[in-house]
Amino acid sequence: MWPMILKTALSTILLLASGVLPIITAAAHRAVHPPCSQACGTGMPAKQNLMYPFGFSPGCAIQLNCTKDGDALVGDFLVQSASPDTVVITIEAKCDRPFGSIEQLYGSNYAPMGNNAILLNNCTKASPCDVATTQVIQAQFRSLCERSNKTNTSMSCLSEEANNYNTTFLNRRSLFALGCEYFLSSISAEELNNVSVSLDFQMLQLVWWVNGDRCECSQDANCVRLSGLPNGGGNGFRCKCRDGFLGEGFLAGTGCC
Ligand SMILES: *[C@@H]1O[C@H](CO)[C@@H](O)[C@H](O)[C@H]1NC(C)=O
Ligand SMILES: *[C@@H]1O[C@H](CO)[C@@H](O)[C@H](O)[C@H]1NC(C)=O
Ligand SMILES: *[C@@H]1O[C@H](CO)[C@@H](O)[C@H](O)[C@H]1NC(C)=O
Ligand SMILES: *[C@@H]1O[C@H](CO)[C@@H](O)[C@H](O)[C@H]1NC(C)=O
Ligand SMILES: *[C@@H]1O[C@H](CO)[C@@H](O)[C@H](O)[C@H]1NC(C)=O
Ligand SMILES: CC(=O)N[C@H]1CO[C@H](CO)[C@@H](O)[C@@H]1O
Repeated sequence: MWPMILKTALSTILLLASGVLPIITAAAHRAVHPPCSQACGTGMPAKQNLMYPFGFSPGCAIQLNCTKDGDALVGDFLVQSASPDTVVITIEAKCDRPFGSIEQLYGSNYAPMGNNAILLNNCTKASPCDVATTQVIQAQFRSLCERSNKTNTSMSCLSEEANNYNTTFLNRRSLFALGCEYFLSSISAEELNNVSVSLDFQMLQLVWWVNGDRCECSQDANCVRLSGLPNGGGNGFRCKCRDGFLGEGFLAGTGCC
């Protein structure tokens, strides 16, 4: 009888310890992290009012830069807004923007969403955009580049949605395989193929995530897990407070309230 009770007691202690210890270590682990600051430049928050995991100090899971005027930046591109799953940035139409600058859109915590149409110039491989809704806009861009810079290069366009409605991310390999010289601009839409949906001209949507295998979300938040991410195939997650709660939902942030 005794050894049995002892064994049960022991396993209870072990169970407790194994349950408690990770919490203690997790708390200690978190405490080592410097805090994530949303203050940008002059000490004021960025105009875009970003929340954790976004911020401007090394303690932020997604660290961005900001301009002297207090605007958040992804690479050289101005942030328009952030939502619980995307960041919208502005890609001002520019006929001579080097193609390589598109590299700035594939970060360790974000990548272009599949529903963007990327407009490119002077590509070695033809890739006409067969997305009906973008054709008028493409014609405008083409005349802009011809007029201002006397270049008559064929415009190319890449979008996952033209071929596959399902793709979350814009494939980096297909983008680079076009051998383009210029990254002109981008068009973003809920559904590129649907003429009754409005297009966001000179905008691009990035999908964002926090890297890691485990959901570190508040108990009042839902967790969205992502895998096979464009940053090398890793796993990530996002938190989103449930209906009735406010906040960004991350344990390392302020959670939900
Ligand atoms: C912020 O600026 C640094 C230095 O120019 C650069 O290395 C880094 O990639 C930038 N980060 C973002 C998110 O644009
Ligand atoms: C377009 O690409 C071709 C071949 O790479 C090059 O000769 C030409 O100068 C480029 N045009 C412009 C406007 O850069
Ligand atoms: C530019 O190319 C288009 C066809 O690709 C042609 O119709 C047009 O005349 C060209 N414009 C100039 C200024 O060369
Ligand atoms: C989306 O992808 C899933 C799994 O890859 C597939 O079962 C589904 O049919 C796809 N839907 C569309 C609209 O292509
Ligand atoms: C196009 O968008 C409208 C409005 O969002 C929607 O009602 C309609 O079903 C969509 N059509 C297609 C073919 O997806
Ligand atoms: C509209 C546009 O992209 N114009 C560019 C033409 O080329 C000059 C110099 O290369 C750029 O400064 C313009 O922005």
